[in-house]
Amino acid sequence: MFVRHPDNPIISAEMWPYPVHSVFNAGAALLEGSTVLLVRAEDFRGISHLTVARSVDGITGWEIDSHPSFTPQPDEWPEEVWGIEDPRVTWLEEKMEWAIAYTAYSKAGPLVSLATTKDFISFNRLGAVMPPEDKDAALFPVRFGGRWAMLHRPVPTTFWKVGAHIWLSFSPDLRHWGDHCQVISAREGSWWDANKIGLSAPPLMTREGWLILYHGVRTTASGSIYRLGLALLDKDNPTRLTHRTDPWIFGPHASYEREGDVDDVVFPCGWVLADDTIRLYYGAADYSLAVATANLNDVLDMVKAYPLNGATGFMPWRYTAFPD
Ligand code: BMA
Repeated sequence: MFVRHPDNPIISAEMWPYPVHSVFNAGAALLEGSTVLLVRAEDFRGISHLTVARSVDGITGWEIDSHPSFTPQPDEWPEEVWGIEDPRVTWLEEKMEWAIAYTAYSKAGPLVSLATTKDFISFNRLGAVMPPEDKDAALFPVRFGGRWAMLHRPVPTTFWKVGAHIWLSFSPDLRHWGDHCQVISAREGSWWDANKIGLSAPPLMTREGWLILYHGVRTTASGSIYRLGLALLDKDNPTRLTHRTDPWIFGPHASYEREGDVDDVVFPCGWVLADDTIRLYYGAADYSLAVATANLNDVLDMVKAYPLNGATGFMPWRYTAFPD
């Protein structure tokens, strides 16, 4: 369904205007007709920052900022001491700005931080919004019942027993989050998405509901395999999981996905919708950046084939934010 571009990887460290080891896991946005990628770049210390790359067609002719665009500021924001990673970008129409959910790598572990921007030139930090360990976060573009909503993936200290799942939390002001609930659970046993899953690109509004792309981490004797699956959340009540594919829909296959700094990883942090075509930008083996395209209708047909018959996300406790 998702077709790799023949020129993949479309972005690599050799294209960078200053020395970096690797470029991967980029957030994506459409801005004034161009595609803007907020690319994670890892320097030769192993610490990541974000740099903006712009292209008219979203595939070729990338104009890359000559300096890092959004860098860790550990003096003022100590949670960024070991870098900032894996941004997910969401347009907030109401605020007329972009929200960026990113991983701040703190000494207590990775956590979720938020920032906003109007132009991908200057950035305004809101700070850490989820304690560690938590990552793979993205905002929804609209409020539900007056509150913002964010998907994220906490890792409990009892991970080995209970797994790591996708959660949804709500906020009146983007800073204070509550009414946490588990919406998409990792499967168990030998499934491709057993034990550990996380959000990939931000939720995409479609006629069938919120389209969710997530990754599953399969642990094997020779390391982890990162693959992708699809789900739908109810349009008005995103705590309700309505569909979820059984098979993975994309996984490491091309040589640049199978071999890199971390082998066998496809890791999207952004997608854009232009007409009916989804362009999915994904980190390949934690080393370079690739793109694959799919028709939105084909993607929706695929996920619609897996209804959950009214089942909701797993709520480990009494949950009242969206009473039926
Ligand atoms: C995840 C994140 C990603 C990375 C992936 C594979 O936990 O750290 O940034 O791409 O692992 O190494």
